[in-house]
Amino acid sequence: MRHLASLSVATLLMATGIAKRPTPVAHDPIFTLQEVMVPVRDGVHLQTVILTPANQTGPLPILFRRTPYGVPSQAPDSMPPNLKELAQDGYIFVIQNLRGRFKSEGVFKLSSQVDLDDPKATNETTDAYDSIDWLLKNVPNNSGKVGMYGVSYDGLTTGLTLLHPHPALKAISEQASPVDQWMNDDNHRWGALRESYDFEYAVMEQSDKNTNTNFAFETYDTYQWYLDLGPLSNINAKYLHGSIPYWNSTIEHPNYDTFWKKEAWVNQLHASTVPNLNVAGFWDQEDPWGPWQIFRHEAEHDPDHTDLIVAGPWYHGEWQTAKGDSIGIIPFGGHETAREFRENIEAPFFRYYLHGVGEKPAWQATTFQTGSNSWHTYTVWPPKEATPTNLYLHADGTLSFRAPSAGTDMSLYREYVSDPANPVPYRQRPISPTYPAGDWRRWEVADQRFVDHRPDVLSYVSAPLDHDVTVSGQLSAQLFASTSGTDADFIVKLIDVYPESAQANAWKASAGPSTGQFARSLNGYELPIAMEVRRGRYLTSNETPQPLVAGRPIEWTVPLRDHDHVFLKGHRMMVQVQSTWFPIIDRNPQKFIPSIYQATAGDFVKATQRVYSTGKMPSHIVLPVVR
Ligand code: PG9
Repeated sequence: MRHLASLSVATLLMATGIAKRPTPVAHDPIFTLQEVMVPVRDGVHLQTVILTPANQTGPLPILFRRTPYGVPSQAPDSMPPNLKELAQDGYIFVIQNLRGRFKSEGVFKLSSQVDLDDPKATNETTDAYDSIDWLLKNVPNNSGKVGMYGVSYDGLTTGLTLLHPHPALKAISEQASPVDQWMNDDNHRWGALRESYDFEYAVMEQSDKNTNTNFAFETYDTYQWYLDLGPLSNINAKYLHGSIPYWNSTIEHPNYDTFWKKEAWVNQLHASTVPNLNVAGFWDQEDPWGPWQIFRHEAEHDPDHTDLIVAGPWYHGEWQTAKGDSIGIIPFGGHETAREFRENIEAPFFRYYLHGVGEKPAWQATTFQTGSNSWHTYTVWPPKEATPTNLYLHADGTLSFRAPSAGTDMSLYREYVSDPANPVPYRQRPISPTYPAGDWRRWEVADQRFVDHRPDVLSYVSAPLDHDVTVSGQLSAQLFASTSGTDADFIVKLIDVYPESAQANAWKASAGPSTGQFARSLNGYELPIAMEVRRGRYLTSNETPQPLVAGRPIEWTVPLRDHDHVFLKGHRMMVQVQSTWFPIIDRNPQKFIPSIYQATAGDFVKATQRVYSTGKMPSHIVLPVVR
């Protein structure tokens, strides 16, 4: 990719209003901090912090971030690593607490609803609009241009400005924003509840206005805690007693009803209204889907080519860490992907739109392709040369591009018993609480050998590849499967299996074989590339769930999102299929009842699941293969 760092520093300093001066010594303040209460249209005041560069001499644009997590009370005494590249261009950084959080007045609803037809309504779109209006009039020496950016909730508040942007908002970078909390991202996957996430997050943000609260689990291994909890109704009965509004809404609205449709703000978006750099992580454990949806909705009308997406090998927000040179024990080929993203993509994007310096991006998508560990730019996404190619699951446990032979031999299936009393853990136990995030951040790259021996996990494996297989675009799984029950979940994982020779020396460099100590090694590593769940009751209707017919095989489409990955020569491809993924996904009783959230302990039953591999029912993964 093109490096924009070649702009002369002098040009940049002139353009940004920062005077040339010696590098500040350690005790020089780099920003001055001012806290203000910004009024919005209904008289509510929002706690807002303004960080002005200490060396500002001329007008600068404002970079604005809106968050539920708290604003700084002191100016940083050294440059935060993720601001370094932006700060070099000169911005007034403004950070605001959302209404109802910390000192901001009003009520925090944890909601993405925006009703543009109601002139009296306030929401994150109007609060951003009003705040920008106030900032332009009240922040001294601003250039009249505003940008917004942020990750996750801060990305959501950034994305929501697209629905009615202030005219001075000249560029935004939405990063890992959710867009439809029933369909995907944080709280559900196609209607299947992300139990541990939804519960722990709602507690975190709605227990106490003045802080972020971590639920006090009595046991460290939350797998055991959620299993002992039993039916979901026990969360309110035993712990929350109705005190957390978002959790109450979740369990009162199991299906895709008006409540969730109103939350799905992206459906109001049909054009690129402000230049937008969407950012997505391929291993984002929270919001991997929203940025792609925003990108696609804006692409419906994008005559000026201002709708962009960047995707990389990142956990949630990893692109804002200092380096981003690895995830877990997976290295990125010597690249510092986070720094490179900020230096070569994010900073130049804002520089162009807010300072008028540099060039408009000539691409629509940029990825840091996994497997090959290299940056790629695309004029259109998905790339036109990607051809949908089927990778078949065979009844003998193999995986290949060869379709099962024609015919209806119904004995060509594999089966397992799924037992809600012994669900498959989604990551290795003990499963620590979601927050404060530790190993939660990296679970999507965890070596799947920890479950592939289980009798309720089917593994299908290819022969070692004799050439690289590049997959760029949207993936899905088409399973032909049945259950002996009347409701079921199927989870599909596409995995890249490293060869046993992936690392020449698996011994600790400093130790060696004689000590008996192993370093964690990539030899034989089973790296998930795409994983998703589908819940049977919603296969025909999201609004009105339907029971499955026991024993009848049907086709299950399991969307596996966008990826850009190379399965390298010598690696093998693997698919795992299972029916529980606990406690990230709540347990399906496997017997149809009107609302899973009203299930009693006796409703949870074992079921036998079959995955077919016949000529007429060829279970497969659809891969967008670039030859
Ligand atoms: N994933 C979090 C979130 C975003 C938006 C709404 C609710 C939760 C976050 O990390 O901020």
